[in-house]
Amino acid sequence: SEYRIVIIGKTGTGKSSLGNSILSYKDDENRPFPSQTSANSVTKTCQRGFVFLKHKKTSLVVIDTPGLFDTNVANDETITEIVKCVALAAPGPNLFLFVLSLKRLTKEDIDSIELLKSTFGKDVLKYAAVVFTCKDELEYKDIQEYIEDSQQFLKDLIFDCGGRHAAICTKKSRAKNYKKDVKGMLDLITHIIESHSYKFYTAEMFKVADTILKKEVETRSEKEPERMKEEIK
Ligand SMILES: Nc1nc2c(ncn2[C@@H]2O[C@H](COP(=O)(O)OP(=O)(O)O)[C@@H](O)[C@H]2O)c(=O)[nH]1
Ligand SMILES: [Mg+2]
Repeated sequence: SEYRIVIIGKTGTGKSSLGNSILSYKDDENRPFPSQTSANSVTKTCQRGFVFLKHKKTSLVVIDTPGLFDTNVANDETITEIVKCVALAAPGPNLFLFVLSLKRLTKEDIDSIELLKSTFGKDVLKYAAVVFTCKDELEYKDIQEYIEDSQQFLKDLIFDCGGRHAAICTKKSRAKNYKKDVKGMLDLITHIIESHSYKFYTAEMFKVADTILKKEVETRSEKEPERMKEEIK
């Protein structure tokens, strides 16, 4: 068995850094996702990494996605790529992590979440948690206080995600207690998946993937599927 998570959100919120922090908890070298700190390449396509969780005797598969509202890529292109990323988590992701940065929360973050809801359906929230990155930038006593003082949209989002949320600084050099935070993140992820009885998101996902696949098929000959049907008979 394995646990599958997909990291999504606006570009530059720290998705790849979060994925790398989770995966490198036991092995510093296990940082598969290109991040803005690396010279040129940022995530443009689906990326997959995994770590074996000894104490659970299971693998944790982490899928990183390209960010929405990237100035160089149109959102519908990114959405198509994100759907492919979700397909990489077949038979379905156990958990989506919605990443928001405490450094800067903008209207585009809200729009990103709306876009994901309209792509994957409201069901997606049952399988989602909110992760705040850049905890080192937090000017409040704790994340709870920050949420209480924040816009209604954020409170609603966390409520819709069943209250599941966490804050983390993924930069080792800036974190007060890096190891503890990453461990907390890992524990939260496994806890959510287990308390969901290992259920995973599929319903809307296949509908969406279907439409995108159909678009690709439309460009091909229509006789091909007919011939295949006959062969199956
Ligand atoms: N200070 C601070 N910077 C962060 C944190 N997480 C990510 N960053 C920085 O934010 C930038 C974007 O990170 P990246 O992981 O590439 O974002 P992505 O586009 O969402 O994948 C990089 O320069 C990271 O070093 C954090 O927790 N604290
Ligand atoms: Mg990235």
